[in-house]
Amino acid sequence: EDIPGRHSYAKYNNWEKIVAWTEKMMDKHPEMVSRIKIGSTVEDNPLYVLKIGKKNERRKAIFMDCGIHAREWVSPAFCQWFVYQATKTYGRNKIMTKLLDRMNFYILPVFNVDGYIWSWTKNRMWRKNRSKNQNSKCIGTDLNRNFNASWDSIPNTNDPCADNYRGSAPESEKETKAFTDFIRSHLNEIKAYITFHSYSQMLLFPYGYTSKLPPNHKDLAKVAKIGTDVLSTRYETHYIYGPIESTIYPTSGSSLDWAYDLGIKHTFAFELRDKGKFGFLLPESRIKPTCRETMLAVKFISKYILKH
Ligand code: ING
Ligand code: ZN
Repeated sequence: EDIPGRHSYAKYNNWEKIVAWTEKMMDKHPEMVSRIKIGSTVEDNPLYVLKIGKKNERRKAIFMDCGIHAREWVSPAFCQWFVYQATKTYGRNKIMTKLLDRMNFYILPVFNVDGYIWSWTKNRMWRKNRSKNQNSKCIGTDLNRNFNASWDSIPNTNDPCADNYRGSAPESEKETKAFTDFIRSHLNEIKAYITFHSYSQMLLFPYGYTSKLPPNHKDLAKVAKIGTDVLSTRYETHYIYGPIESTIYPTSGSSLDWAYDLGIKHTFAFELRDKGKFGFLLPESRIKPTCRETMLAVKFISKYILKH
């Protein structure tokens, strides 16, 4: 599996390899995996969602995205791992079989494709997308500040040169728009939304734009508590959990708050490993352990969604 130059789950894969991997997954599992192009980026790269589950059936679904921030490389690695494990263990693992028999997963393995490519080729620490800004030489919008969720209410995101620039308007970015259009048109199916960032080892839920707790706070906190407990069983990795605002920092315009306010009542954001020793530069040796433990939490959340 770990052959130089080839796609590997134990390595970080560039965009070209990830595209080839999406094709491989469809070829290997034609009855279970399909690929939907939900839009394209400023640099005209495709935005692909993989649908995992029985074809032609509209059932409960969970939407997951990775790589909304370019430099958080372990995040796309997890989305790839999830698709691999789901297809590999279907029919062998009892829980996975039950999940895929009854629900679909939509996986966006790289949300911010242009930024991801930039992080691979020019600037490893790049976060935003690569769109041009009017009246500024600075490039890029923070896609996780660009959503119509109390957009622009928390200051300091209006500087196009800042890493957390909110964009010129809610959904001003092609990537955001492609994503929100897809979610809106599948709203009757999508029962949960999970987004993967790094790093900090946290499991977050709404809200980021207010300290108010959402109506089902207790429910979210319970799922997050059990999810982080389950995660820690594998390697004793310690996660904290709670609302974005009080657990990490206040933010407006995030995908998580937007999806929640749209009516998806179970929305979670993972901040994967580590706690800062390597930060965004998490060594490749940590990819598989990170994915394995995260998988436990994601399977737990999925089972919970199936039951409720
Ligand atoms: N952290 C996230 C960020 O966008 C976050 C935290 C997650 C905020 C989900 C809001 C919603 O700042 C990183 N590391 O990107
Ligand atoms: Zn992030």
